[in-house]
Amino acid sequence: MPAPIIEAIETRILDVPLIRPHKFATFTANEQPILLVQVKLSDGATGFGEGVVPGGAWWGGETVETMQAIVEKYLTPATIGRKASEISGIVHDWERHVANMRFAKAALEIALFDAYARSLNIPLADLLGGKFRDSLDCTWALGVLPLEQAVAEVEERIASHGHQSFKLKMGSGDPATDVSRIAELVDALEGRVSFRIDINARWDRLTSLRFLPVLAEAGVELFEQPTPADDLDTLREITQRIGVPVMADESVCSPADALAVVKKQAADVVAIKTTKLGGLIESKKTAAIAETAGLACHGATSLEGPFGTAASLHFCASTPAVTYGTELFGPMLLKETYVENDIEYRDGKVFVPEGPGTGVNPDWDQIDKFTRK
Ligand code: MUC
Ligand code: MG
Repeated sequence: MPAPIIEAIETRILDVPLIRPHKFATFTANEQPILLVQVKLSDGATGFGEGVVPGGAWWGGETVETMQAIVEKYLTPATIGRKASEISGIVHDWERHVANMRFAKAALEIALFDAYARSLNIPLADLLGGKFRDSLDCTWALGVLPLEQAVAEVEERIASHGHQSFKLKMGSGDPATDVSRIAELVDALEGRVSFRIDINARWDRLTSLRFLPVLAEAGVELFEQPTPADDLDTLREITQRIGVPVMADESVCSPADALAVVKKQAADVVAIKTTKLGGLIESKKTAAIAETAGLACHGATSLEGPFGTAASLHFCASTPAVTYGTELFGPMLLKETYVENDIEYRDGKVFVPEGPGTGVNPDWDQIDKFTRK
């Protein structure tokens, strides 16, 4: 049976409200812009991918607007007419036309995988080596919040979804104030759950060397990207000197970045985001490099919605190197869904959707509702 042909690629931007503001180091998100990419094959199968950055340009420079332009103007002409089965060849050929722009590439690559898996009537994970687990631990992330609100939200999430680990955004205010807020929160929960922090690369070396030991003393279990992405020497110094595991996020946006972190011994854990890495193929390469060097991989998020999150779940379920759990909670941060069958979260875990492709299917009324006019 010949493989179907890629006949059409359509994009639209969704603006989906969040359940509450999500405050990062330098940006507060009240809604999540999502580039929804739809791929249509000659046999009628259709697949979806999401172009998503955490809130906007502040994280890595790409936005849904830049992604839409790259997908429509540059990647689509290099993709239409190709066989749906030759995804690795298509992705390889994209490099002749578009350098970098990995979030944009991820959105289209994942839509191609979803479309082809649906055409074959198999789960997406079966195109990635097959599922070897049905669920993964799922951390919940709090934006920068006053102590009382943070304690209340942690208690609420323990009760509602059984979360056992929490990620706390930092970096927006005065470091001493930020640190004491975190220390008080950790203390308030009295060891019932674990806490990690993410400074989104906004502390400098001296601030980190001064305040990270205070957070270590307070019982924080993981430091995510405290310092700038390109300064691997400082990340290595923090990893070597403080003794709390360090996770590289902004420092690892490609397999080559992962190799650089390995060579420098600059981190203990790598945040694997199918978005920032440019899709599933590049994420597999990145995880292989980390695993070979003994680094753990974490199934991380750029706050994708259900399509993107489901694709990352299929990735994590088919990648043994993902040993440090996930933070694939994005759909729960959205005030409303836009798929017919939501991803299941309970007992501190997230479950890999069943069914062809990603296993989640569009709710077109909701998609139309959130489509940017
Ligand atoms: C990031 O930098 O990790 C993931 C969770 C969250 O709150 O922010 C994102 C992006
Ligand atoms: Mg991060």
